[in-house]
Amino acid sequence: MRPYVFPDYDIEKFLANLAPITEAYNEFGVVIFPGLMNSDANYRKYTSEIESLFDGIIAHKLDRQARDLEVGEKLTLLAALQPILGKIITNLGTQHNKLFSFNKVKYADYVEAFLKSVWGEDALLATPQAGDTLHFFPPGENYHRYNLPPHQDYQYLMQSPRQITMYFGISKYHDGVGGLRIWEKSHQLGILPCHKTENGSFEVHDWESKLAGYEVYDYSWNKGDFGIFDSLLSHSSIPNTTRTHSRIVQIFRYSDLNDDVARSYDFGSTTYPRSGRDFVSEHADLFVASRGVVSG
Ligand SMILES: O=C(O)CCC(=O)C(=O)O
Ligand SMILES: [Fe+2]
Repeated sequence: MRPYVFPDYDIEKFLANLAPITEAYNEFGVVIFPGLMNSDANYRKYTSEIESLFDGIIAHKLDRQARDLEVGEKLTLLAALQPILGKIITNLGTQHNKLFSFNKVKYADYVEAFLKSVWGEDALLATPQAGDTLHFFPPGENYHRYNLPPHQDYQYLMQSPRQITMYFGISKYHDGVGGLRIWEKSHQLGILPCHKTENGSFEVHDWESKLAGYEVYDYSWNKGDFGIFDSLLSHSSIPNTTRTHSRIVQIFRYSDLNDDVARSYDFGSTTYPRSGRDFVSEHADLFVASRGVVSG
């Protein structure tokens, strides 16, 4: 077990041990708490809401029953029947996450306590616009394009390079379901040069040699596992190679705006196009095309 993995932690123990946790975070760029989130009632509420969203979509749009399946297996079923429907749920959890229960986790006191322990009481806490991602990784090679090469999160988000990524597991762990590969301590390299891959993903340029001196650690998330890492820590996706199991994770990020680089570009965040809904097309019958007097 690596020195930055803290097993058997709940929220209370997390708060009681902020000093050694912060020390490990600063040294390694990452801290991991297997199962910690299971002690957060808001996390449990959020995951049960994700489960109900799956159940509702599978029942109402596909006329199938999925209530008895574990949440990862619900995704496996949905991806086999009509994968596009998964977007209804990922859209709710992404850019930004719209569920109340999730936001109570995101803005919980213990999260704020950690951010202030790392950045100090004077930190100007913010969240980048594209900071929340609900990621689905169902089985099948055609989903491997969603796996990310070695990268730093900052390039995807902007707002401030003083930035922290938080990550929790939602689905049950199975061998081969994939996870994160982490280059320990690589946050110490600062903002690294990068290029874009054919899938449009940022990749650390020349990472084979840049990261050669850093220890690699692979972590696969189970339900309730909680990870925190520096946005400048290099990491990559480990693909799901199972035939029947899925991986579901939620990622969310914070920035400290008290940073000269952030100030240099006015704290702007990256935005990505997402499909929205327009009143004029969804309620065409209620939209009066002209402000002019209706004649007749
Ligand atoms: O869970 C994964 O595969 C990695 C995702 C990731 O690193 C990201 O979205 O920035
Ligand atoms: Fe990432």
